[in-house]
Amino acid sequence: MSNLVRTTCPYCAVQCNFDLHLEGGMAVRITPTRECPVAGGTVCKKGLAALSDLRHEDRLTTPLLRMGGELRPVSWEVALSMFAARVGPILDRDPARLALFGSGALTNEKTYLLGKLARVGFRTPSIDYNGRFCMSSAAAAMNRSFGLDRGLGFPLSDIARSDLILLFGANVAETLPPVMQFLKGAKDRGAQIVNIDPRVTPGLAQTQLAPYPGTDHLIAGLLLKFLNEWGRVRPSAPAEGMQEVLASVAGLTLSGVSGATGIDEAALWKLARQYAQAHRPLILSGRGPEQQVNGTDTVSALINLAFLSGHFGRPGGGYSTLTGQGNGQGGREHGQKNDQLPGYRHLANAADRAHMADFWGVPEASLPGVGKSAQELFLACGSEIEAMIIIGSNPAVSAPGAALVRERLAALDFLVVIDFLPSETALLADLVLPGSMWAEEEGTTTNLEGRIQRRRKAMTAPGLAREDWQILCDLAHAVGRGEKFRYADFTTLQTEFFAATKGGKADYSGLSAERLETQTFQWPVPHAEHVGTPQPYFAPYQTATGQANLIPVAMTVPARAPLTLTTGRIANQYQSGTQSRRNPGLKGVPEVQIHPDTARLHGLSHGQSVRWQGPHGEAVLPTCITPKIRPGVAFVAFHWPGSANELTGADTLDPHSRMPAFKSGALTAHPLLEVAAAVQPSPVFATD
Ligand SMILES: Nc1nc2c(c(=O)[nH]1)N[C@H]1C(S)=C(S)[C@@H](COP(=O)(O)OP(=O)(O)OC[C@H]3O[C@@H](n4cnc5c(=O)[nH]c(N)nc54)[C@H](O)[C@@H]3O)O[C@H]1N2
Ligand SMILES: Nc1nc2c(c(=O)[nH]1)N[C@H]1C(S)=C(S)[C@@H](COP(=O)(O)OP(=O)(O)OC[C@H]3O[C@@H](n4cnc5c(=O)[nH]c(N)nc54)[C@H](O)[C@@H]3O)O[C@H]1N2
Ligand code: SF4
Ligand SMILES: [Mo]
Repeated sequence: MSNLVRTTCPYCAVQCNFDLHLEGGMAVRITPTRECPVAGGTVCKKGLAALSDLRHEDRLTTPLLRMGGELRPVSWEVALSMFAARVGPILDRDPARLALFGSGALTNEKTYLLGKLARVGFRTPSIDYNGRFCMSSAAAAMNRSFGLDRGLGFPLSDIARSDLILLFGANVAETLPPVMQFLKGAKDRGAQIVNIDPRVTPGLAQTQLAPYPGTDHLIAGLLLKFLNEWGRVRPSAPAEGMQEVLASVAGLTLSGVSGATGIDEAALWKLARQYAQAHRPLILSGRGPEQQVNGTDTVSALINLAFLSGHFGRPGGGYSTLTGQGNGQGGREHGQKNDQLPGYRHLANAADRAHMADFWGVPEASLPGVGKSAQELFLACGSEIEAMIIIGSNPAVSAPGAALVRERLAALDFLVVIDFLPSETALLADLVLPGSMWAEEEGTTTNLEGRIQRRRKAMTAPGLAREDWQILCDLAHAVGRGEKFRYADFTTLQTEFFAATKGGKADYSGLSAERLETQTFQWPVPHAEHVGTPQPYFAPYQTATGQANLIPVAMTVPARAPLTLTTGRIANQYQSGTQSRRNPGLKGVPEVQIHPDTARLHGLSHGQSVRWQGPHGEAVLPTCITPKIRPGVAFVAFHWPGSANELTGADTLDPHSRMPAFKSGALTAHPLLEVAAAVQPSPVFATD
């Protein structure tokens, strides 16, 4: 291996490139590179600090088996024979009772292998992944209107062409920092930026609008109603459902939407005028409007607005979601989702099933059907689900109603976690298998623009840790189902993966490690001379009729709790925090942000320790009083055990996407007197 290895960041969906400097086989320094095709050398502090967890003292370097109530180091031989002893009989009896749970943090190749392991190896329908908690609402809405779900429909650099950018619940400065340069590029050319978020988040916006959580569909609906009244509806292409959509917003009024959103009428009116007059407006959504019980419908309302104003499909205009995890895009394309086969094929589609069965050389009838979604799998643990394998996710912290989810995970007969650090979920497991970190493996990831890039191996996993792809194959062999999991090396797996996508919507079959050595490609890339597809959204769309299907959505006003909880992220922490909480370069503490008016109403003071009550549990957290949040709303980040997900609801799911309503809940505050005692972390998580 050379002393300089260029690879991609392990964290978010921007997928910045940087160089790893090696000394004695160890990465000792990270330097950004101007040659990065995504962000041109801009990285954020999480990326720069990413080295620290590679050889963290908590790094898992041996399999761990629960014996006498404690996790103890064992050999791979013991670990795998225990897996066979506990999981083999379940597979013989009823494979559906074994569940697999994957992640948008996994490379495309691992995603593909996990899906194949479930369908071909174990023959279980029970597989889903954490993208259900992330991208599922946006994906469902794009699929039902266009038959295609590729995050950004153009390269990031096209954002500069927009003259009006509406950010709906996307805290770009903190969650996708290098994207700011593209917003700045547009602003420097005269664009207006409007930030629509119950909190004032950092950024470049000239206008801040703070809606009550869960009311974004009403804003989009009102803007469309005005466009219609002003004679400015111009469909971007032939579409079905246009009249129904226009009828669905006709009853909205300025005063009604103002009352429901809490945004004053003049500001809503101004926004409608700005949108109507813009030449190339761009609507970008983050998790704010998407992680709602009506998240799919809300995204449809944003799509309808972008489409009927004539801007959908234009570079730098229209609508797009901003993908979150490092491989959040590729992670939703290749088969770890409950209803999916590689290449964005569908498990319930007869032709897709036949194609993949033929590719894998198995009878079509042996492929299982569509299984439960993520949260439904967790809630079925201990009843319909007896054993589970989790890779790349930490639901003990990140799942909604986490206390209930931990209870369900503990009720499993056998929980296997593949991780490289002892996450809170790993600490609940019966068997922990030490996997590979980003710098220790080859693979590809697909970023928020649908751009496929190489992750390169720079060093070898420590101790007995193995590369994740090998572990997945080991599990198949352990239960005597390894026939289709014999790969001579990683390249053999990667080549099979690229070929498996051929003919699918997300077609990567024109790729090879050699092509990716020097170039990146936006999918589809259907053959070896193909240069990729920067703009995939054009008519005829990939729907049954070729027309866009515009979906009218209910313009209902959500019930408002006295104190509404919303949740999300901070710049200095990443996800469930397994990595970032251990990183001395990344600071941050859990707290509940509320407005001074809310504090007065509930008799709370700054820094005061409070017991906050959610539907299934409670959390003791300090109060942070800030004017940068709308009154009546509380914000809690979810990066710590004992934080946001102790307070979110476990069973409020969007009916279309099965996305949990992470961003709207009810909270009750109980001020505590014994502050010092109350802020002690819960003993369950004493390792952190
Ligand atoms: N630093 C950091 N960066 C990350 C991550 C991380 O954990 N840390 N995670 C990555 C991942 S997986 C993802 S998915 C992305 C997420 O990136 P974002 O979507 O930007 O992140 P969130 O903080 O979840 O939510 C964005 C905003 O939505 C607002 N919001 C809450 N409710 C509503 C609502 O009802 N309407 C509107 N309009 N806004 C609302 C919140 O106040 C918040 O500021 O970030 C990625 N990047
Ligand atoms: N309240 C609230 N909850 C939320 C959200 C919210 O906004 N509010 N956002 C949701 C969203 S958008 C997301 S994406 C989820 C994320 O939450 P999780 O699904 O828990 O994802 P991570 O925290 O990234 O967990 C990754 C785990 O896998 C490990 N890991 C990372 N990469 C790899 C790998 O390549 N191989 C292996 N073997 N292990 C790996 C890490 O060490 C860590 O323990 O949280 C969701 N939960
Ligand atoms: S923006 Fe995302 S990909 Fe880039 S360095 Fe930061 S975390 Fe990594
Ligand atoms: Mo996410």
